[in-house]
Amino acid sequence: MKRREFIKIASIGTGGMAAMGVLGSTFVQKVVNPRIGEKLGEEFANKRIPTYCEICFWRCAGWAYTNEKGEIWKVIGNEIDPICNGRLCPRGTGGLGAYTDDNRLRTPLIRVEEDGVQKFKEASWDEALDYIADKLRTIAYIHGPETVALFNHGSSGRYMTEFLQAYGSDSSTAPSYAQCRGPREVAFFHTFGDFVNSPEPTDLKNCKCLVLIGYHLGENMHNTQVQEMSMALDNGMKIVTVDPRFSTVAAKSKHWLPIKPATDNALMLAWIHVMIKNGWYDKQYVERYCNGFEQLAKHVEPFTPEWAAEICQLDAQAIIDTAWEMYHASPATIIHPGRHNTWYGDDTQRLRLVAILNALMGSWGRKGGFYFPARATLSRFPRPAFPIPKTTWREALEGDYPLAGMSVSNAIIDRSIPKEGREFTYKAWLVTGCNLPMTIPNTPHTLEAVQHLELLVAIDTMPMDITGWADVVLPECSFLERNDNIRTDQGRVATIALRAPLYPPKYDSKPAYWITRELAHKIGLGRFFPFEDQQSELDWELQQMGSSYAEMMEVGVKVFPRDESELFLKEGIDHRFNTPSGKIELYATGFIPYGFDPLPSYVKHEEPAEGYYRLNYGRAPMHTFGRTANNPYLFDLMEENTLWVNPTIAAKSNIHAGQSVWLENQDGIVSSFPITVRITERIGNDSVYMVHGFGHADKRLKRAFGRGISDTELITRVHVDPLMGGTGMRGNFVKFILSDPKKVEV
Ligand SMILES: Nc1nc2c(c(=O)[nH]1)N[C@H]1C(S)=C(S)[C@@H](COP(=O)(O)OP(=O)(O)OC[C@H]3O[C@@H](n4cnc5c(=O)[nH]c(N)nc54)[C@H](O)[C@@H]3O)O[C@H]1N2
Ligand SMILES: Nc1nc2c(c(=O)[nH]1)N[C@H]1C(S)=C(S)[C@@H](COP(=O)(O)OP(=O)(O)OC[C@H]3O[C@@H](n4cnc5c(=O)[nH]c(N)nc54)[C@H](O)[C@@H]3O)O[C@H]1N2
Ligand code: SF4
Ligand SMILES: [Mo]
Repeated sequence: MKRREFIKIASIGTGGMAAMGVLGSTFVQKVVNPRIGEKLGEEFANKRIPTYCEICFWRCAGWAYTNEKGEIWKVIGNEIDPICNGRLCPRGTGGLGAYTDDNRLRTPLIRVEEDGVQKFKEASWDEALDYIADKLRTIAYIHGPETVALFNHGSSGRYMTEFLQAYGSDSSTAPSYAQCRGPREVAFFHTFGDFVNSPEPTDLKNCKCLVLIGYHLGENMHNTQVQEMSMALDNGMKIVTVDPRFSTVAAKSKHWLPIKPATDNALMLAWIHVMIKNGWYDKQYVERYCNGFEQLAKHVEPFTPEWAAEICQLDAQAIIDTAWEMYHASPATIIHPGRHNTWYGDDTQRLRLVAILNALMGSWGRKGGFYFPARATLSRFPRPAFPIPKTTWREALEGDYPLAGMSVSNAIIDRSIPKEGREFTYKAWLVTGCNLPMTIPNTPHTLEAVQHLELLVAIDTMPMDITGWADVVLPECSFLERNDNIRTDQGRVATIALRAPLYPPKYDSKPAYWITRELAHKIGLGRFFPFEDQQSELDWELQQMGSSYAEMMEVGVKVFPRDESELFLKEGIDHRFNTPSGKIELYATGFIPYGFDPLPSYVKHEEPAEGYYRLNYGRAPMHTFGRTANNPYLFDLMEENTLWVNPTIAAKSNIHAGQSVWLENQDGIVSSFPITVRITERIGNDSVYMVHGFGHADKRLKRAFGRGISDTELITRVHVDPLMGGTGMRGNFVKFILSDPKKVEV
C-alpha cells in the first residue's frame, strides 16, 4: 500500500453530501437532522434531560436544558450526585460546546486516491461500515481477529470493546492506562491488594494532612476532589506540595518543597527513613496489617534527610518537618497517588513508595485517608460467550511488562511494526475517543506504525489529528445527543447515572452504540447485540437494579446508601488483604517472581545538557487535554498555552515576556508552531513548563489550529517502565529558537 498521507479537509473529494444512512436508528428517523442555526421547534422547547459529563472522566452527573425556543441553554450539576454535589467545573459548564462546535465531523469519510493524491470521500454510513466490515473479515481470515486492536477513552469504548471481543480480540487498550495512571494501579495493587481506580477513594473531606507529589489539584480540576480539598482547607487541613513549579495549590500549602525534577524517590526514601527512625508511624496498624517492615527498615537505613536534601536540592530540616506533619495528622493523612504517573520510567516503583508511606501512616482504610469504595453492579443481558482469542494481549507482549493489568497502548503501537524475531504483529486499529498523535509520546514512531496497518478507523466527534491518518472516519455525535452506558463509577456510596439525548444527532453523526451494533450485524455478529435499540437495553439493565429508564429520566441519579462503618477498617479487627500474604505488603512479594525489586530505590536520571531545559507540562482548569481546545466556550477562556520561563533563564537566553519562541528538543525535533513566553519565578531554572493539549496541526480545527505548542511533539524520548509498560515522558529537554524556523506550511 502507498504510504498514508495526512489528510486535511481541504482535500475532501467531490463525492457530495452523504444521504442519511439508511440504517438510521428509531430515534434518528423521527426527526430531521438539525444544522447549526436551525430552530428545532416546540418538541425541544423547555426540555430537561439527565446526562453525565463527557468533558473529562470524572463523569459528573447533571441536567441539560433547552430554552423556550428549543435552543441549547445550559448544563448544570445534579444535586443528588455525590460525584459532583450539584456543581460542574468550568469545563463541564462549557461542555455545551461539544454540541455546538461548528467544526465537528459531519459525515463518514473514506480515504481514496485520485490522480495520485489521497483525499477523503464523504460516504454514507452503509458504505463506510461495509468498507470496514469487508476489511475486518479479510483480516480475520488472513491474520486472525486477534491482530485488531482498539484504543479507547470514554463512554464509546464500552460498546466497541464488546464488539472487539465478539470479533475475537481482547486487545482493547487506553492511553489513560500506560500514559496515565497505570503505575499507581500496579503499585497499590501489589501493596494493598486493591486498585486505586477512578474516582480516587480519598476521604479528602476528613483529611488533616494532604501530600501532593507532582499532583496539581486545582489546575487539574477533578471536581469533588477540588471541592473536598477546599472544604478540608477550611477545616484546617495542612497541605504539603512537592512540585518543582509553584502550582496553584502550592500557594495554599503549609509546606512547598520545590524539588529538583526526577528526584522524588530520594525524598520519599528519606521520609520513610525519618519516620522509622523516630517512630513516627502507626505502630499498631503496621503490626496488625503489614508485612515486610523489617526489610523496609533495613532498606532505608542509608537514606538520611541530608542524603536526600542534596539530591533533591531541598533543605534537610524541611524533609524532617514534613515527615512530622504527616505523622502528626495520621491516620487522616493522604499521600496522594496522583493520576498522570508516567514520568521517568521508574514510575511503578515511585508509586510503591507512595503506597508504603500511606501504609506507615495507617491511612489505607481509615477516616481521612482512603475509604473502601462501593460500586453498583450492572447486569448484562445474557449473550453468547465471546470467542477465546488465539493470541491474547498478554501473549502478544511475549513476556514484556508482566505486571501490566491491561493491554499497553504503546506496546500495541510498537507491535504493529513488523520486526524480525517477533511472532505477532497487529494489523488494524480501531480508535475511539483517543487522539494518538497527541497523547502517545514519540509521535514519529506512532506514525510509522500507522504506515504498516491494513486498516485504521477513527471514531471521533472532531477532526482531530488522528482522523487525518485514518482510512475511515466515523463521526460520533456528542454526549448531549446520545444515550450511553449506565454510569456505575465507584464512590463512598454506589450510584447509577443515566445519560439521555437532549437532541437527536446533528449532521450525519451517530452514537457509538448504534455504530457498533450496525457494524456487528454487517459482520455477522448481530447475536452479541440482542436488543433492537439502546433504550430497551438500558431499561432492561436498570430493571435488574430495581429502577427503570422512565424513573432515571426523572431523577438522573440513584444513590444506594450504605452504612458508614463499611467505609473503613473495623478498629482492632484483623482484615485479609488481597495480596499473596493477606497483609499490606511493604515488601512486594508479587514482584519477586519477575525479578523486580520488592523495595523501591532511587535511580539518578539524565539531566539537561548546557543550553537545554527539562520540558515540564500539566493541566489548565479550563481545558481537558487537547479535546476541548476547539470548544468555542472554553477557547474563549484560554486560547493557547504559554511557556513558563524563569527570569534567570530568560535573561541568559535573551528572551522577554510576550515574545514568540519555537522549541527544539534533544533529538532535533522543532516545534511546528511558536509559543508565547511568560516569565515567572514560579518555575525553577532547570525547566520550562506548558499546558498539554495545544498546538493542534489539523486545519479543520478552525480555532485550535496552530495555537501554542504541543508538548507531545517534543516528547520523542520515552523511558518505558519495565514493570507495566508505562511511558515515562519527562526526560525530554528543549532549547529556545528565537527566529521562525519556517517549518510550518500555511
Ligand atoms: N504529551 C502528553 N501526553 C499525554 C498527556 C500529557 O499530559 N502530555 N497526558 C496523558 C494522559 S494523563 C491521558 S489520560 C491521555 C489521554 O489521551 P486520550 O485517551 O487519547 O484522550 P484525549 O486526549 O482526551 O482524546 C480525545 C479524543 O477524543 C475525542 N472525543 C471527544 N469526545 C468524544 C466522544 O464523545 N466520542 C468520541 N468517539 N470521541 C470523542 C476528541 O475529539 C479527541 O480526538 O493522554 C496522555 N498523554
Ligand atoms: N482541568 C483539567 N483537569 C484534569 C485533566 C485535564 O485535562 N484538565 N485531566 C485529568 C487526567 S486524565 C489526569 S491524569 C490528571 C492529571 O493531573 P496530574 O496528575 O496533577 O497532572 P500532571 O500533568 O502529572 O502534573 C503536573 C504537575 O507535576 C509537576 N511535576 C513535573 N515534574 C515533576 C517532578 O519531577 N516531580 C514532582 N514532584 N512534580 C513534578 C508539574 O510541575 C505539575 O504541577 O488531571 C485530570 N484532571
Ligand atoms: S470534572 Fe468537570 S469536565 Fe470533568 S466530568 Fe466533572 S464537570 Fe465534566
Ligand atoms: Mo490521565
